Amino acid sequence: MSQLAIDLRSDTVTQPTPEMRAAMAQAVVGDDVYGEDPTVNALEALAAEKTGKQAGLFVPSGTMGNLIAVLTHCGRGDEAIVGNLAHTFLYEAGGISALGGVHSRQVPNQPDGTLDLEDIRAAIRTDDLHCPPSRLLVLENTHNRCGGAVLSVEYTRAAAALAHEHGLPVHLDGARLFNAAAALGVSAADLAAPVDSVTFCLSKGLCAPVGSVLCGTTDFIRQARRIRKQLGGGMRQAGVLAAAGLIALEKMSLRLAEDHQRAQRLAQGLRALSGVQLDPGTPHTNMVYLSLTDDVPMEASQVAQSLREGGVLVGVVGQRRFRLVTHYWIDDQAVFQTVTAFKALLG
Ligand code: TLP
Repeated sequence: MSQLAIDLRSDTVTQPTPEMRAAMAQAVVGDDVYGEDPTVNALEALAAEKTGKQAGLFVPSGTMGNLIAVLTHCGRGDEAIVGNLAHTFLYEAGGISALGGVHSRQVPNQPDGTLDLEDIRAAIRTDDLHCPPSRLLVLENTHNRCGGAVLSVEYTRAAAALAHEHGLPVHLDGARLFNAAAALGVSAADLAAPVDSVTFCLSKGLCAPVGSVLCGTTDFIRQARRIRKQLGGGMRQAGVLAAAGLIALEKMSLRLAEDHQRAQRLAQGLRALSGVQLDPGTPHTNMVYLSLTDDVPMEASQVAQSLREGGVLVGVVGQRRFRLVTHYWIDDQAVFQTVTAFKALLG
């Protein structure tokens, strides 16, 4: 049941653990659109408890969780303030505008994943009929394209206070919220306390095969449930998936520091090689971002292809740039083999 290759392309590639597969086989299920799946209900309650919110909604993906959140907070023609490197802006197929008619206002992400408070302030519209009304602020923690950087509780509080001062709720794309919590030594609830809604993923570092949970107030989740149905995300005997999600939340959320330590070791090994240059500060959590140095006569895709032939899969995120993500199925040996494979290729 372990993975065949050393797959560092993402933590989305994680396969369910044997314990998850057993729990899935034995899950008690019901029709969740009727609210009658006890395993889904247990997962939603646990997710709400862990994030310190009143209620949770099990959704098929992080993308759908974020989309539902934005569509619940905003109407057509409203504007959501997002980072220019936010997953919601870059990698969710433009769903908020295509499906919700929500206009995005992009504010530059700082290298640490934050949005400068003055940039947020400047992006909030005044009441002017020429402009779409500002309706929402979206943050991301950990921040994927900013190297897996972590937003602190203090920053999240300050950004949310500013948004709230102007009447805007805040949604947190916390796809890897538990990685952020592990890195900071705080709880997911501490990180989510300042925001109005939060999505986190069960299917990344937490190893479940499918699913994310959107959490917020009871009233917000009641509205979000209708939008999930509208988008075709109402699932029936979804308890088979939620059973894995429960293990993800209860157990796998407690071991993420291990992945962060392996990312550190991987970075240490790669830093010693010629031919690659690591991003300053990488890794913040479970992602190592690096680039080929100018003297390497290959592009990232060629290097990735050669590594693949040796059984090591890495993410190509630019012409000369890679992302390597550690997760449950990457052990010390895999880290060693990866460094060895890069060394054999680049010297
Ligand atoms: N990210 C994926 C790719 O889409 C880039 C990855 O491999 O990292 N928010 C954040 C911050 C994410 O990184 C992702 C997935 C999502 C949302 C979407 O989650 P899914 O894939 O479940 O829709």
